[in-house]
Amino acid sequence: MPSADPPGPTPDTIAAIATPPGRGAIGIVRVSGPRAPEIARRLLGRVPPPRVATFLAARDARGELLDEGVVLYFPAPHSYTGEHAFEFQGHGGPMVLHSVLSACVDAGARLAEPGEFTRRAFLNGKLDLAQAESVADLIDAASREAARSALRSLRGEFSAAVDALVAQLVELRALTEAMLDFPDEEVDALHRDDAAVRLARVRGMLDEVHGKSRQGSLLRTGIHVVIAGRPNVGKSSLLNRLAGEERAIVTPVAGTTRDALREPIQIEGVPLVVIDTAGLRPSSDPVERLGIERTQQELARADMILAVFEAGQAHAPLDEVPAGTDLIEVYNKLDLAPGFVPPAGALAVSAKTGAGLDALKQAILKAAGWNATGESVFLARARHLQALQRAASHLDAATREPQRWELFAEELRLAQAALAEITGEFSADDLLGEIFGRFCIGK
Ligand SMILES: Nc1nc2c(ncn2[C@@H]2O[C@H](COP(=O)(O)OP(=O)(O)OP(=O)(O)O)[C@@H](O)[C@H]2O)c(=O)[nH]1
Ligand SMILES: [Mg+2]
Repeated sequence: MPSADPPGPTPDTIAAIATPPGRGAIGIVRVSGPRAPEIARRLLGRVPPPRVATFLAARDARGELLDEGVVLYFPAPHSYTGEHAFEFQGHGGPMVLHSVLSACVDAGARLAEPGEFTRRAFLNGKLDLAQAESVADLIDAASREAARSALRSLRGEFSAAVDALVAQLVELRALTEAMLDFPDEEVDALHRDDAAVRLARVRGMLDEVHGKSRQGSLLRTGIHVVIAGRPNVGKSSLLNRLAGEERAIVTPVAGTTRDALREPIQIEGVPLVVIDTAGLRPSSDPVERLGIERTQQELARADMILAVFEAGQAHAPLDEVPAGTDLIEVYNKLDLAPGFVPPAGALAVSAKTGAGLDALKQAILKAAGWNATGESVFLARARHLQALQRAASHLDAATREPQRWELFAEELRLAQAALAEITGEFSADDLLGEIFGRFCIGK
C-alpha cells in the first residue's frame, strides 16, 4: 500500500469512539494513522474504497461478528487528520462500540488521547492552531452567535486577519532590514516617513482585529451578571423576567431568596449567566445570614452587577457592592411609581409589567462591551487576546524608536512573533498539550 506518511518517526495509529457516551441510534469508531488500512482489513475483511459509504461487518481477531455498519475510508492526505483514516458507523450502544474499539486495538491501534485527531490535523498542516481551537469552540458553543463565530474561525477568517497583519509586518521588516546596513544618520527622512506611515497602518489594522476579538471573547466565556439589592425590591422577579420563565420563588415576604440562583440566558445571541441573590440586610436568622454571605461571594466575582432599588422609595446606598465592577442601577416597580424619573445613568423598570426590560437588556450588552454592528466578530480566546496585546505593545515601542533602526526592527520582529503564536507557527509543545488536552476524546 503506498503511504503518504510525513517524514520523521512513523506515528502510531490511534482509535477512539467519536460519538458521546451512552446509547444512541448510531455510534462511530474513528481510526487514524499509517496502519489504518491494515486495521480495516483485519476488522472489516477489506480496505473499503476511498470516500464511498460501504456496508461491512466488523469482526474480532477470532472472526466473531461484533457489529455491522457503514464504513468511510479516507486515504492520506485527504482526511481530517491528513493520515489514512476510516470511520465505522455502527449501532450506538456502549458494549457494541467498545468491542469494535477493542478489536481495532487488537489489530494494532492504540487509544487516542483527548483532541489527538485534531492535534494531528494541526501537525499535518490541515488546520492552523486558531482553526484547531475553533473546532473545540464550535463543539462547546453555548449560543447561536458563538457557534457562528467559531465556524467562521474554523473556516479561517480569524487566521486570515492575523495573516494579513503578519504580511504587512513582513513587508515593513524587509524594508527596515535593508536599511540596517547603513549607519542611522544615513537612513534618509523619506524612508523614515514611509516606515512610520506603514507602521501606523499596521497598528490600525491590529486595533480592529483586537476589537473584534474582544467582542468575540464575550461569546466564549459568557458574562456573569449578579442581581443584588435590599430584600423585596424585586430581584427574583427581575431574574424571572430576564429568563422568560418563573425560575426563582417570588413572595411578598422580605428575605425569600436564600441560595444564589444561576440562570443561563441569551440576549441577542450573547450568552449570560444571571445570578439572583439573597437581599442584603442585617439579619439575625442564621439561614438568611448564610444566604447573604453567598451574595457577597457572588458580588466579589461578578463581571457586572445590577443594583436594584425600588422606584420612588427612599433607600440607603448599597455599600456592600464592590467598587470597580461594572454596575447598572435599576429602579424596579415603576408601575407603583408612575412618573418616576431615575437618576442619570440609571434605568427604571417594572418586573411586573415588563416596562423598561428591553432598555435594560441593551444596557447590559453595552456595559459588557458588545455592540451589535452586525459585523463579524472573532471568537477569540484569552491566549489570542494576550498575543494581540503583546503585538500592539511592540508596535507601540517601535513607534517610539524612529531614530534607532536596530531597535525599530527588533520590535517589529517581536510583534510578528507574538502574532505567529496565534496561528501556531511557533508554538511550544506544552502549549499544544494544554490546548488539545481540553478536547473531547475522538475529536
Ligand atoms: N407592583 C410590583 N410589584 C413587584 C414588582 N417586582 C416585584 N414585585 C413584588 O415585590 C415582592 C418581592 O419580589 P421578589 O422578586 O421576591 O423580591 P426579591 O428582591 O427577590 O426579594 P428577596 O428574595 O426577599 O430579597 C413580590 O410580592 C413581587 O410580586 C414590580 O415591578 N411591580
Ligand atoms: Mg428573591
